[in-house]
Amino acid sequence: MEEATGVRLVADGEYPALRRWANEYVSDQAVKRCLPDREKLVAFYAANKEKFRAEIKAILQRDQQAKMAQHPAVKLMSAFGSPFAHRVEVALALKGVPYELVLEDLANKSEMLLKHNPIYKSVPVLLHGDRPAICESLTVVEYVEDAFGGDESAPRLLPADPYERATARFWAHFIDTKILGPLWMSLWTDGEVHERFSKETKENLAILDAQLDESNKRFFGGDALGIVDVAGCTLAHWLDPMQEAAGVRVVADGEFPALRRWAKEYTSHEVVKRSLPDREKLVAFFAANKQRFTSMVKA
Ligand SMILES: N[C@@H](CCC(=O)N[C@@H](CS)C(=O)NCC(=O)O)C(=O)O
Repeated sequence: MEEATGVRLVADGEYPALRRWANEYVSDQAVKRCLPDREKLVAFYAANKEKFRAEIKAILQRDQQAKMAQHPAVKLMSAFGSPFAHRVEVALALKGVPYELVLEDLANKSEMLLKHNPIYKSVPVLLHGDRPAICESLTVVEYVEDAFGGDESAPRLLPADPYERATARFWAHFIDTKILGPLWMSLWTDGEVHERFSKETKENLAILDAQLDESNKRFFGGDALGIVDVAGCTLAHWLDPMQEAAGVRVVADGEFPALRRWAKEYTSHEVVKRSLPDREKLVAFFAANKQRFTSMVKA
């Protein structure tokens, strides 16, 4: 089994009494006649490796879901096409947290949204049990990590190491303030204002691109998806449809190659894929709301 899986659980020389007994056992005449051939066993386990892995994964997921079912109910207030709400959807899905999705119409905000997020009046908003709402996507992602992160088998969204954790928070905040803010302004403005915000967006995209390029990793934090990746989701999936709907080109094809490579990884991640809105529907949504967004940025 160890040979087929490539996992070394027991090293040679460990547990000498058990080894001695194993030798006795397998050399017993009656036992010997009933033992399957070693090489056939290796071939059998090697051939069924993926099947066994999938079975174990399903068992672990079921355990996780059973544990989650004991938690108070989780509700996520979202809106179609919101990359900020997508961050939270991915975090909840990664942790295997079942939740109810409540979709808002942001052009006509519900009493429920205004009650739970009276300060920003935006989505996402997370409700967990009877406690007051948690607002602001990155704060919510961190809450999901803390509240549902107890199980070691659940993937981490933030690194365990305090330095790495602080660094991840820095880059997530950088994306929000230095890229997404100016990008949004550049999409819905024109003339000199548009030029100024485009320039600022691109300068900061270049910094992020260099950051990814230097590390040469699949995701911002390494091989696994983390908070910086979900923070950057707009750049991976929303940017092109937003530009198409706005009729502006802030980022040209071929620019920022490390970010393009990362975007492909991000959008093809199994968990992420399930919560990405359809590209054409996004174009239609942003085109239909162009007037609203243009007035919002002028206000
Ligand atoms: N900083 C906020 C931004 C959230 C945000 O802007 N959400 C948008 C939807 S994508 C929203 O609800 N906007 C309110 C509106 O359109 O009036 C966060 O990270 O949660």
